[in-house]
Order: sequence, then structure tokens, then C-alpha cells
Amino acid sequence: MSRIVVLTGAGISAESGLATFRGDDGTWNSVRLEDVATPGAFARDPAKVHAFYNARRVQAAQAQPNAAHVALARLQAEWPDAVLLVTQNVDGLHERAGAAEVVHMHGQLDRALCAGCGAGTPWVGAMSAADVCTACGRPGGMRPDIVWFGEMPYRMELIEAALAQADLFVAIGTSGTVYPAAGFVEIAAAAGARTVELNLEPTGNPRFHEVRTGPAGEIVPAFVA
Ligand code: BV8
Repeated sequence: MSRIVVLTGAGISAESGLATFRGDDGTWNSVRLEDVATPGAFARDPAKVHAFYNARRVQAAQAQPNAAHVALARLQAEWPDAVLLVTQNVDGLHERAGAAEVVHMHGQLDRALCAGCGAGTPWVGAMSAADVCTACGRPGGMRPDIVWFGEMPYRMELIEAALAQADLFVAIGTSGTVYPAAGFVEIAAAAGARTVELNLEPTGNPRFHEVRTGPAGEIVPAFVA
């Protein structure tokens, strides 16, 4: 069972050129999450939601993993059963850096779900309401396989079980704004784990025993070395 739980957020992909959500040029400064990242938004205006995720799917495909993604992939390869790599990101950069096992608690841009039958499928390229579900044949039901606000993140039991037994919890590049991910440090600390924050700006969460600040591309390789 993993004794190290790593949680990554948008900040780990910033040096790969992908926007974070809440920084100065954060995505939620230019788009209201209520308009593109909730089931209600998709019901109201699927074309707007598809356009938002189609653009991010293109940006993610054009981005390259950075030294932080590579360092975590190497750590996982060196300790294959000891590291649970959980990401809030949907950009696929951990796998493209070579990470073997990634827990995508908020879903993935390169997957689609059928709102009709619930079937999931890998997805490349733009998605629209015209797309037909390859499993049930239903037209107009395909949605991005993304966990929106108000939806239950994926694999929470696995994550919570690992946090309850962790010796070390490391949060990288996340503002600690969104739950339940923001509460993971509390679970880990209560279970007696050492908790570390690697971030460009510290969140100030007192549950972190250690905080290292700087760009992930520098401080993550140094931390896992
Ligand atoms: C749910 C997919 C219930 C979309 C996302 C308490 C408990 C439970 C829920 C709630 C709660 N309180 C409120 C809620 C509701 C809500 C919530 O948390 N709201 C917030 C706004 C208060 N949570 C939910 O709705 C969750 N679901 O609770 O379901 C339920 C229960 C039963 C049954 C059914 C349902 C679902 C949350 C998931 C939403 N989806 N992502 C998409 O990606 O398009 S969340 C969204 O925020 C992002 O996707 C991202 O994944 C996430 C977190 O953001 P961060 O990754 O932290 O990014 P951010 O920009 O904020 O910060 C960047 C950080 O990087 C900064 O610290 C910065 O300093 C740093 N940085 C920048 N550059 C660098 C760097 N660090 C290092 N190097 C650099 N170069």
C-alpha cells in the first residue's frame, strides 16, 4: 500500500505553459466556472462547455511535461508500490512524463463520457453535441470526462484509504481552494503523516509541517532527489 501520497494541482503544469485557475492570468478570471464547469452549465449551453474544453484539449496536447512531472515519474518508478500520484489536473502531462499510475480525481481531457449510458471512452480532438456515443449510439450525449463542481471526484475511497496510512503527504502547485482535495492534508496530518507543501506561493495552511516555495520545475526535482 502506498506510504507516500502526492497531490498535484494546476501549478505543476504552469511551466509547461498551461494556465492555472486562480493566479493573475487564471482561467477563472476570464471564464465563470458556473458557465463551463458545472452540470447545469452543460445542460444550459453544451456548445459553450464543449468550446471551453476543446480549447484546453488542444492546449494540453501542445504542452510538454516539465522537470517536475519528470521527477515525479522517476520517483514513482523507483518506488513503484510506495507512491500514490493523485492529480487534480486533467492535462495528461504526468503520463506523458512517464508516470505509470496516475489517479485523475477530476477526470481527463482525453476521455469522454456518454451522458446517456455513462460509457467512457478515450477522446482525441474536438467534441460537440453532434457526436454519437460509440457504445449506445445515442446522439448528442457525449460530454468531457471531467468532474465538474457539484460532482463526486473519482476514486475517493482509494485516495482516502491511502491518506489514512500515509507516512508522507506532498501537495504540489495547488491553491488548496477546491474540496475534497483541499482537505487531504488534514486527513494525512490526522493520520500522523509528515505533510509538505511545494508551491510558488504558500497557501498558509498550518497543517503543512514543511513548506518549500519556488517554481515546481526547480523545487520538485530538488525535493525528490
Ligand atoms: C463535490 C475540473 C459533492 C474542471 C475541477 C466541502 C466539501 C466538499 C465539496 C465542497 C466543499 N466546499 C465547497 C464544495 C464544493 C466544491 C468546491 O470545493 N468549491 C470551491 C470553489 C469552494 N467542490 C466540488 O464541487 C467537488 N465536488 O464536492 O461533490 C458531492 C457529494 C456527493 C455526491 C456527489 C457530489 C468537485 C470539485 C472538482 C471540480 N472540478 N476541475 C476543469 O479542470 O475544468 S476543480 C478546479 O480547481 C480545477 O480543475 C483544479 O483542478 C482545481 C484546483 O485548482 P488548483 O489545481 O489548486 O489550481 P489553482 O489555480 O487554484 O492554484 C494554482 C496553484 O499553483 C497556486 O497555489 C499557485 O501559487 C501555484 N503555482 C502557480 N505557478 C506555479 C505554482 N506552483 C509551482 N510552480 C509554479 N510554476
